[in-house]
Amino acid sequence: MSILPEDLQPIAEKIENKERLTKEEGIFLMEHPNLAALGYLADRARKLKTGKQVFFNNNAHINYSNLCVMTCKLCNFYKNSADEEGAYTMDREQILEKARAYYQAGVRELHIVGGLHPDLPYQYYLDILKSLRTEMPDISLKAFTAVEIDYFAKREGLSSKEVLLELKEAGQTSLPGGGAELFSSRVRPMIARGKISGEKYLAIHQEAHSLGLPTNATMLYGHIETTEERIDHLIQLREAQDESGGFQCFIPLGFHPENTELAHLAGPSGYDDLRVIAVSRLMLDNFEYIKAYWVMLTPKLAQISLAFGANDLDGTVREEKIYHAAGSKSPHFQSIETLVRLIRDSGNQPVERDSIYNIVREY
Ligand code: V47
Repeated sequence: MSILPEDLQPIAEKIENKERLTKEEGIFLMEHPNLAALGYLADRARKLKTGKQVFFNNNAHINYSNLCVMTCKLCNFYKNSADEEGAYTMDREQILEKARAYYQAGVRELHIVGGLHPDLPYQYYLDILKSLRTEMPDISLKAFTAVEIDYFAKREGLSSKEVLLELKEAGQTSLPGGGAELFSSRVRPMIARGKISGEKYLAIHQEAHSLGLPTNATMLYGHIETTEERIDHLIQLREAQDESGGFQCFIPLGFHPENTELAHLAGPSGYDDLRVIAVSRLMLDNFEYIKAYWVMLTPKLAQISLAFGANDLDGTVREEKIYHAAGSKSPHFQSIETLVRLIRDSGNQPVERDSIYNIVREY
């Protein structure tokens, strides 16, 4: 007896033969009621890519400031004025102090992002990277989303490619995937008015790739998007990856509505979280890694997602502000021992990786 219902057999054959799925098949899968069968297919697709290995890294997040000139409805991290309660901006020494402590604790990747600050000079961002690079020559600096890059460029009168080049020279090693939200031009203004378009996001990632900077990609789901809009987002990423090959991993981000202007929405259910991970794995045939972000999913659901196509568990993290501002009940930190246990207990082999997926240690 096969666990697969008959209507999924043709897709199962395509997965075995490593054939690309169509938009219609993506929609069909995203709406399929049999979650266990989706998981089975996604697990198969994942094992065809990286076998039983599941990756994690020893990383830390640094959010240099929550001041932002934008007012995205999806976000509760931002403050529009320095006078607002809770508004903060870290100076270079504060950032270095944090980074030193993380580095001594074994962290090898810093994920550095912040709001679109109304008045920090461009030199501030270059100085952060240069100082970190000088003190910690072997640390990976996954810094500044495409949205920040675009903002720096506009303020400086430079092209985004020039900014990327200067940041790279200052020590940046890759770009995080934040800011993608949902590419649909219907949805985007409703959840993130004024944010760069999906086309611009993709163009900046392609520019980064052309300069030898790998990047990550994300999709924010579980708000007002349709199934078709989700699949369109995935297909745009797949096409961009066909062109440049510079995306390292895809991170589906489930919307947390608490405390945001969209607090009346329910957010995704656990089934939805697993469905999006599974369908992402099946649609994104040219992405090696699908990342389960436990801050968003909770550590337990992130562990379960390892049976639904995910093969990367992010990470030790240490301190997270964006999701916690929107009601995340997850802890801020997972030890390496815990990550190893979660992966091992899922029947997979834990592998510690560096920022660009070189193997650091196999468990
Ligand atoms: O772009 C903001 C999302 C993203 C909310 O590249 C929200 O390795 C849910 O991109 N509910 C930032 N999501 C986080 C991010 C990320 C995380 C982990 C790893 C990587 C990586 C990237 O968080 C934002 C936005 O899409 N976000 N507010 C919210 N209320």
